[in-house]
Amino acid sequence: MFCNQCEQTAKGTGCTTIGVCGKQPEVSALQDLTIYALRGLSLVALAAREKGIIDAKIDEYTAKALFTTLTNVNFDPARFDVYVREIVAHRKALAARAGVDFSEGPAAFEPASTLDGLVAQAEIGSVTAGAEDADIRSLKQILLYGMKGVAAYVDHAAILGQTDAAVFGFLHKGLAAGYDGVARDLGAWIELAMECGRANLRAMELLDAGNTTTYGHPVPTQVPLGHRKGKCILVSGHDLKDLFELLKQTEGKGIDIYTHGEMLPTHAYPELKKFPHFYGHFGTAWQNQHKEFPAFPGAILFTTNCIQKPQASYAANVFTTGLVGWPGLVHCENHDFTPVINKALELPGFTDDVPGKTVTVGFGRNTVMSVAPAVIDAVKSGAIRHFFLVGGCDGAKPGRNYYTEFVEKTPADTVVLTLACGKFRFFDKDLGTIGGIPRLLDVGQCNDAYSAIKIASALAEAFNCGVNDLPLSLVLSWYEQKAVAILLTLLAIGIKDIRLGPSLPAFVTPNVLKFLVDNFNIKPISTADEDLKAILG
Ligand code: FSO
Ligand code: SF4
Repeated sequence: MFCNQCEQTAKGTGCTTIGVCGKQPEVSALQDLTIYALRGLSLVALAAREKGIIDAKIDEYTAKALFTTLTNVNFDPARFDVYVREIVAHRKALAARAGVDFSEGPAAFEPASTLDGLVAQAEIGSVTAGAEDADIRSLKQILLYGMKGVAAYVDHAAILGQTDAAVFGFLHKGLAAGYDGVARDLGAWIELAMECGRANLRAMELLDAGNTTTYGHPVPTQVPLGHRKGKCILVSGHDLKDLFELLKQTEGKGIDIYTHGEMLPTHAYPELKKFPHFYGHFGTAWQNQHKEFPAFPGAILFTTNCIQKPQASYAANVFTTGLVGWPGLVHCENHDFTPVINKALELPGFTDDVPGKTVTVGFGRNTVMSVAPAVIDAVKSGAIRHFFLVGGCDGAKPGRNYYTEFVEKTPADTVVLTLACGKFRFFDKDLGTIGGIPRLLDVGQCNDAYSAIKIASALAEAFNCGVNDLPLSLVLSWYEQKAVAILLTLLAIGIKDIRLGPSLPAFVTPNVLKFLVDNFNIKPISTADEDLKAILG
């Protein structure tokens, strides 16, 4: 196996025997083959588009199959066996409908009849397959990983009825690239990566529309970090619809619903917070599940990434749904959470009331813009000197304390916007307020990066300047491929001077890094003190 798609990749270069995430070589191979098969489907989908045929179901399926190869989503070989065969079946059906025929390459790929046979075929789909220029390979990987992030947002948005054929068109174009007969030099691959960033902006806009039209705009909401007596279910991942359906199915059953990790910001949505049994937040970020889940006395549901190998002490309590998979766990289909509910009723639940601290969530674009005049006045009067966006993924590797220290050391006349699971490094710190405006504003999940971009754009408009001219600095942390997509979006819309950590991606070559530094002044994080000094002068 060879996989280097995430930040915790072995030795900072690539996982070659088993994934640091727990991915087995067999699953790694099957994921590579899934991508290869998708490339074939996309070649056919592009040819069909030229004939005016767009199949919305196949488009949505493409995004699902790509999302399922993202880090910490699906570890179940049996599910990939199904994906590879379904992708090929879709390709053949679409090719027949469009009257197109490919005699070689991924669009002519025939899957082996057994799982072992598929694994043996997988080398053709490896990112290391074929001899090519290291910089081109680097850009191809940036594009592929960025597209996985786009696929995640597209899938979440499609579940809520928001789609755009142009974004699917881009996914097909990007997946077909390298096999479509178009000769591309470095510049052309860079342009495709930027196109990926623009497609991702649209995907995130669709998701924002899906979330806010279905569940309302987030409003500032206090969330208890403690617990109360009673049966309980813990929900992890990012999917709002899964949570909504679970809340409906548990109504009146005496079960409280708690969030873990990236589900924390969901407490702020009016249509979700209206359920009285949607109680609080338990634990911190995804990489702490091994430490935190043994202490949860109820059932646990994973709706999307990031799942880790369930430990024996709590594995029987863990359920998956949607695209998440772990071999041996019960998988809930079609939003039927009966097995999760039955498990929660069987388990003891919390036996006492421990309210604990609270944190405030709900500073999405609507809330922040509603106080824009006060924010603008505070900047003009000098009460707010600078904004920081400290966001991105959390992770297990050392070096991430930087983000805690950075936020702790931000001066009292600065405001910190945050999003994604990286916030758990500092989410419960009391940074106080400036003229009634909290100094720490939780914009939401990584899936809400669109909201942060809208806030920055609105500020730039109010001050009649560009986003790069605002007193705003981006200090980002990355782990998986949604972060790659967001980074490409920020670059595509011209954001400069981003600080990125805790380490730079293994799939970026020195030449590609030089291009990013020369054109976008992107830089690695150093120390909290040095970076704060450099930013604030
Ligand atoms: Fe974190 Fe995992 Fe949300 Fe990522 S839970 S690491 S950016 O999947 O998606 O922020
Ligand atoms: Fe390694 Fe990350 Fe790939 Fe898992 S997803 S195999 S940890 S590079």
